[in-house]
Amino acid sequence: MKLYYNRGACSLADHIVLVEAGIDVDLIHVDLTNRLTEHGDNFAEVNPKGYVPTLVFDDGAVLTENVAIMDWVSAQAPQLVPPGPLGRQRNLEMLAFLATEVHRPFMRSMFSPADAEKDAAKDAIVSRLSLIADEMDADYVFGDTFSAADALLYVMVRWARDFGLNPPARLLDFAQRVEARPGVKEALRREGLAA
Ligand SMILES: N[C@@H](CCC(=O)N[C@@H](CS)C(=O)NCC(=O)O)C(=O)O
Repeated sequence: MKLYYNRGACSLADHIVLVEAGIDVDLIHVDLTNRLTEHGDNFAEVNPKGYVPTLVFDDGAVLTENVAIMDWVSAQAPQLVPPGPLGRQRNLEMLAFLATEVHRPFMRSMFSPADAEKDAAKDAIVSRLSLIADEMDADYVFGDTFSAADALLYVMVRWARDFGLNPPARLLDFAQRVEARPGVKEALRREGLAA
């Protein structure tokens, strides 16, 4: 299985859950400025959408979209699904919220031509992260155990922290807890983001 990723991009969340699930994967870095893989191949031939993450199974099947990939990994590793009868739906609910209401504003905060739009996007990111922080009363989003949604939340908080957006203190603490997990350390190391 291959995971096409870009260093520190949203694909880091998929990488983390694959490591946490104990699923072996070959990592292939994609340069998003020219859409060439680290082997010099045209990434558009793998995923015509042109973005990471992209998971390619050994039989050649291609799976894209953070929500779909992380739901698939969670199905292989039930420890990544929150407990309770609505566990899978809670994971999907949070993944969808992050992928649409937080990830997209990050793109606008960086690439919108107008400063006012950039500022509005930054405000939206912080207020949506605050909604999550206000509900959190344990180590992770759904309690004491790490779920797939925590991996995507971690990447969003990491970006907010690194871009100086001043995310809620509770989420900065959360990010430190996530970074202490052996599986997360391993994914960060493999992406060249930690020693
Ligand atoms: N809808 C996609 C969006 C993925 C996405 O925006 N990936 C970014 C990296 S964080 C990317 O590859 N951007 C390059 C591009 O869109 O050209 C998903 O949720 O998986």
